[in-house]
Amino acid sequence: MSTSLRVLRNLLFILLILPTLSSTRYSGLLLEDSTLRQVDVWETAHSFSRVYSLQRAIIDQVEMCLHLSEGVVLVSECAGDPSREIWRSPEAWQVQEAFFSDLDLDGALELALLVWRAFNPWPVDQFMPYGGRIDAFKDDEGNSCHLILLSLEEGNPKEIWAGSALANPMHSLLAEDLDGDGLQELAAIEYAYDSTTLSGQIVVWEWNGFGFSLVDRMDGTYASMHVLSREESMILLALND
Ligand SMILES: [Ca+2]
Ligand SMILES: [Ca+2]
Repeated sequence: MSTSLRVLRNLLFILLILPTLSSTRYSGLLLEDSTLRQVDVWETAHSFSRVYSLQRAIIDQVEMCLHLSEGVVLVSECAGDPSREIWRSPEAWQVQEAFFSDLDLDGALELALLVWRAFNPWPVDQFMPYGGRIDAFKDDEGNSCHLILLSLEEGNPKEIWAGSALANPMHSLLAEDLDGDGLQELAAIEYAYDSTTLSGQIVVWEWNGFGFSLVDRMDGTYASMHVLSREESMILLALND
């Protein structure tokens, strides 16, 4: 995206949210010392710019673009024949969000996916009555929410990490270095499988070498969330339901 287009998009975003910032509709959250704390965004919002999740990335000298439509993700070379697929999500997956990240902190970009798919109990639990220990981790239609990290290096797509069903589904995923230590965290809004709305609490996770550990959680009924940056600092801007 050109610089002028990015500036225009940021300006439009700020203009859209400024009229409502003075109300209690928006909360600013800063991650510091592994703790989320509320900050005043009304005074400073105009000097922040919105950070968008990566929709293209250079991997093995190839610029890859991802396209998400109707639950299907397609990764292809940004230049060249768009029909030449590098990777396409399986039919059984309903992909809700997709972006490039380095959430596993190995210095290489991977594809991060928020996926809904038919619930499966842990293999060791599949012969247990009532489905096993994670049986509640699904919605009324029997689908569960998963976070999946996929490497696209060396022309060989492979899962880095495919979490089992999340205890609570998430949306509005953001992979950014929120506390300035050079390592990305994963922020998201977490809600309940049986909830009638998508509003919920804000959670921040970090990679622990084997999976994700919770850094902090901010209770509330947040409906959506963005990342704003200014110089070295980042804040989460969350819309209260
Ligand atoms: Ca990585
Ligand atoms: Ca960090």
